[in-house]
Amino acid sequence: MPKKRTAGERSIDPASQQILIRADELGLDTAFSRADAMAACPIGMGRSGLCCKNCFMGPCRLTKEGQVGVCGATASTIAARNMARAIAGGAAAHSDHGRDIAFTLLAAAEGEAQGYQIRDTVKLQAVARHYNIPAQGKTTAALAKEVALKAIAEFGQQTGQLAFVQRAPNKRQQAWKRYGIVPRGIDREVVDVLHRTHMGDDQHPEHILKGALRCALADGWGGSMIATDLSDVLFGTPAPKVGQVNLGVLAGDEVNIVLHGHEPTLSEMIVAAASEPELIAYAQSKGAKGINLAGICCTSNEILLRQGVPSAGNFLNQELALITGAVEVMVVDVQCIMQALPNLAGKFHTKFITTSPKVMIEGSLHIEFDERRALDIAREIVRVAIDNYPNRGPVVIPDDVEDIVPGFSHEYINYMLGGSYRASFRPLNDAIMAGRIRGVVADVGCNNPRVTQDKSHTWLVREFLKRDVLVVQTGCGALASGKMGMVTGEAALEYAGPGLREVCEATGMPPVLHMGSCVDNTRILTVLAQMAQEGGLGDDISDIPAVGLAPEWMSEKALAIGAYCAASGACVIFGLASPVEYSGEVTRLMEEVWEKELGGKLLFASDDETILQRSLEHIDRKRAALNLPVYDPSRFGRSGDARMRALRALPLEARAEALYGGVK
Ligand code: SF4
Ligand code: MSK
Repeated sequence: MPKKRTAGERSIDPASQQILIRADELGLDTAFSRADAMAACPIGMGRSGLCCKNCFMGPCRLTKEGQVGVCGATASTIAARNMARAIAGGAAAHSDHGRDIAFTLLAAAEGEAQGYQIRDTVKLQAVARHYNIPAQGKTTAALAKEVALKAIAEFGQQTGQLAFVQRAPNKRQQAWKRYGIVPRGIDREVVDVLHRTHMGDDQHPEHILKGALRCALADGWGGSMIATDLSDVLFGTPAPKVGQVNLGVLAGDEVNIVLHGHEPTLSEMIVAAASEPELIAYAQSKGAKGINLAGICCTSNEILLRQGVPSAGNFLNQELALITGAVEVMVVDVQCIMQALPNLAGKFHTKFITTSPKVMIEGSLHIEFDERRALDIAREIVRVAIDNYPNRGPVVIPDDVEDIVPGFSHEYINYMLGGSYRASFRPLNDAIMAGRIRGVVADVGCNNPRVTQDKSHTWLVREFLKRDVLVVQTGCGALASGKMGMVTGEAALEYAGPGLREVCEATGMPPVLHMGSCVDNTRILTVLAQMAQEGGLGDDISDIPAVGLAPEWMSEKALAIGAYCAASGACVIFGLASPVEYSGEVTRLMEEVWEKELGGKLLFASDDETILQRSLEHIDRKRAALNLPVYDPSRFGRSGDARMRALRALPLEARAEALYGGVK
C-alpha cells in the first residue's frame, strides 16, 4: 500500500498545506495524492534499469548488467538517446515560444496586432545590433519588422551559426567550435536530435550527446534568447516592481481570473482588458467589487515582472488555486498545464479556458488566441469570468501572501551596479574577487510533487546566502522563495552572510535576484557572459565561481536549460534522481568529458546537503583557479552602508521607491 503523505510532508508552504487538507476533506485528487498513489517507475527514472521505446521491436527494458535491446542497443546508447530526446523536447517548447513572440512582433510592426505596441525601443536597437541590422534612419516599425524577420529566419536557418552565438565570450565560442557543437539553425538542431536518435541511427553515446548539446545551445543562445529579448521589446524590459505572491492574492469579493502557462502575449492583453472601466463596471453590476488577476507558473512571472500582477504561486499551486473555489476562470496557453485541471475545475464553478492553437484539453472551453484580435479575445475571456461570478459557491482562500520584488533583468543589474552613465558589472566582479561575495548560484526550475514543495529551493537559497553566495532565480524556484518572503531584498538580508550583506547594503542590490521566467534563464547567460567580459574573473563563463541548480525539476525544459548552461561552461546540479543513473558511461560523459571539453558539467544529486556541498566545492575550486583569496567570512561585515539598515525601517513601497527609483 503506497504511503499517503501528510500536508506538511507534501509542501512547506502553509497556504498549500491548508488547501491540501481541504482537498482531502472534499475527496479531491491532486498531483500530490496521485504521486503518492503512483510510485515512480525505477526503470523509467534510470535507477534500476532503462527503457527504450524507440521502435516496435521493443519496448526494451534493460535491467541486468550487460543486457542489450532487441536491436543490440546498449544501456549507454539508450540512456544517451533518452536524454537527448528529452533535451530536444525542452528546446522545442522554449524555442517555439520564441517563434510565437517573433511572429507577434512582426504583426505589431505591420500594424496587424490589435492592442500591441513596441514598448522598448532601446532594447529593439540593442537586438538589431546583435543581428547586425543598422537602425539609423529607420522608423521603429520598420526596424521591428527587420528584427522580427531575422529572428524568424533563425528558426529555419540551415548552415552557418545562430547570430546570438557571438554574444558569448570568444573563448566559449572557440570551445563550441572545437567540440563541433555550434548551433546552425534552431529547428535544424531539434530535428537533428530526433533523427539521430531514431532506431538504427547514431549509437555512439558521446556523439548522441554532442547533438543534444548543440540542440540545447540552439535553445539557450537561440529560441529562448529570442523569446526573452523580443518579449522585452514588445512589453518592456523588466525593472524591479513590488508585487505579491501566494494563494492569498485571490480576492474574496472580486472576479478572479487566473492566468497560467508561459507566454506573455495573451496575458498582457487580459491585463489591459481587465483595467477597462466598462468591464470593471460590468463586474460591479454582477455584485463583484472589481476584477482581480493572478498568475501561476511562468505566465505569472512574465506579468509579475512587467505589470506587477500578483502571483497565486508556482507549478504545484495550479490545482490548489482551483480548490479555493474562488476562481471564475483559469486561462492557459502553453506548457506545464496539468491535464487534471478541467476535471477539477468542473467540481467548482470555474471555467477552464485553453487558448493556444497547439493546446486543447478535453473538458475545457477553447477560445483560440489570434494576435490580430488579441484585445477582443481578452475582453471576451474577461466577460466569461464576470458572467461566472454569480455562480461562485463556498470559498476558502488562505491568508498567506508575501511581498515580492522581481524584475532584475541583466540591463537593470548593470544599471543598478554601475549607474546610468557607467552601467557595469565591475562592482559585482570586484566583490567576488575580494571574497565579500563567495560566488553566484542560480537556483531555478520547477516543483515536483515527488518531493516536498518548495523545501529544497528555499533551504538551499538560505544556506547559500548564509555563506555569502549571491542567488539569482527564475521560474518556479523564484516563486518558491517569493512565497517564503525571501525576494524583497531586505528580508533576504537577514539571512545573508557578512560579506554579501556588506555589498548589498552598499549597492542596494538584493541578495536574491528574481530574473524572470524559464525562458529568461538566458538573462543569466548574458550576466555570466558580461561578467567574463568585464575582467578579473577569467575570460570565459567556465572561469566564474558560479553554479546552476534545479533541485525540484520535473520538465524536459529543465533538462534543456541544464544542458545549455553546462555547454556554456557552468556546473549544473539537478536534484531528485538521475534519469541516466543506470549508465555509468553517460554519467561519466556528462560529468567528466563535458567538463574536460567545455568546462561545464551536468550532474544529479538526490539530497540537498550534497547539492550544497558540491556547489560550494565547485565555487571554491574556481576561486582557487583564479588565484582569488580563500573565502573567509570573518574578514567582512564591519563596513557596509548604514543606508540599507535605515531603509529597512520603512514600509516596502517606500523602500522600493528609494532603492530602485520610482518602481510601481
Ligand atoms: Fe528495443 Fe532497439 Fe527498438 Fe529501442 S530501438 S525499442 S532498444 S529494439
Ligand atoms: S513553469 S518548466 S514548472 S519552472 Fe516555467 Fe515552473 Fe518548470 Fe514549468
